[in-house]
Amino acid sequence: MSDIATRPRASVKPQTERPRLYKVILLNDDYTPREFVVTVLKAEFRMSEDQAYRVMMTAHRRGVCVVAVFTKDVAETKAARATEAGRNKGYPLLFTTEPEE
Ligand code: TYC
Repeated sequence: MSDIATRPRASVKPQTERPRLYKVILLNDDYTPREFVVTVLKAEFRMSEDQAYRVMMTAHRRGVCVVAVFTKDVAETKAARATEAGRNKGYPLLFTTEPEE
């Protein structure tokens, strides 16, 4: 057999490569009650009261906080559901997603 027929293609990705992960980011606003943000974080991201309070306060003080990291589909679904929970109550609560570097 010739070299050309048997040489592996250089463009094939290594099979061990992991899928890219996405951050779910919580954005601060001036209207959503703190306690409601904590409730949403506990319900949608399975956080304890303590964890949820810390994440909420970080977003409150710094403007944003990374909530968790998931595959793209899971991150987008959770961000959409958490944002919708706020909208259902008339709050501008917003969760976004962003790929990890
Ligand atoms: N800043 C809001 C308030 O003072 C509370 C809040 C915290 C809202 C974090 C959103 O992502 C947020 N009521």
